[in-house]
Amino acid sequence: MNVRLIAYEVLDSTNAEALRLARHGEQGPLWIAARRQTAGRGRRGRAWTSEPGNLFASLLLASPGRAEHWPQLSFVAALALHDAVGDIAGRLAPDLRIKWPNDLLLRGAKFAGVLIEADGDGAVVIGIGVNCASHPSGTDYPATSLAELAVSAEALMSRLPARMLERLAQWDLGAGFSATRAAWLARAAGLGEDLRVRLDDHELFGRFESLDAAGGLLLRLPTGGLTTIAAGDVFPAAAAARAIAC
Ligand code: BT5
Repeated sequence: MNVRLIAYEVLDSTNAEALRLARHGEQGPLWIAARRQTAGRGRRGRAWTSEPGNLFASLLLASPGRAEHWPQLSFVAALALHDAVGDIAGRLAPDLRIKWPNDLLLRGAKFAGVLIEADGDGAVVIGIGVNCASHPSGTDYPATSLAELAVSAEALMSRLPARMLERLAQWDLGAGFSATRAAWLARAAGLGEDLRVRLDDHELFGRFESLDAAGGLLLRLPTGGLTTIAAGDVFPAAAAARAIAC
């Protein structure tokens, strides 16, 4: 199956455009891509630095299964992107990891992020940003790009739609999440390691044990208890220790 794609020179945000089109009756599936964004966004109202040469794309889907499963699309998208980068730069595969819940890392630094958004009428948008050519400095989590490997946005977009369809089929509207989860865990960053988890108003430390059946992060606390994190930002605990020492 071929999914339509509309490519723009510049947009405020490919996610915002996909949601606008959905409001005007677009049913999808449809990819929206732009060479540049003026208001690229991350989770929780954060900004996504969007320089030309990088990849900005969003896939609009209409009512893909039940709403409680939609956050799992972060895992689906991260896997599809991992597959697509591996198709183009296979020798990189051992250095590529997926960080919970929505980032891709190259040698421990973030080069891509995923943003899932939905409107109230059942439209769901899977937004993907990849630093192909450049990356910002001074980010909370160290950033990098694929520049040294010459992985262009165009080359990546030639693989990503097909890889996304495969991972969506595996997910099967949530019925196949156990297969998605297993594939994700096989590529996960920090599994079995000590993490710092930043939540809205506090932080937790613990060992990243696994994902629960819905995709929550299972954290073994120093007290021995196990807690599930539904949303947050994770960092290696060692980085926290370094930051405190500085
Ligand atoms: C994300 O959010 O990682 C999701 C990013 C999704 C961007 C795509 S681009 C296409 C589509 N259209 C959009 O408008 N958005 C999507 P989050 O985990 O909240 O990470 C955001 C944080 O990462 C920021 O607060 C910065 O610290 C950092 N950051 C910003 N730009 C970055 C970049 N280009 N590379 C690496 N880190 C970045």
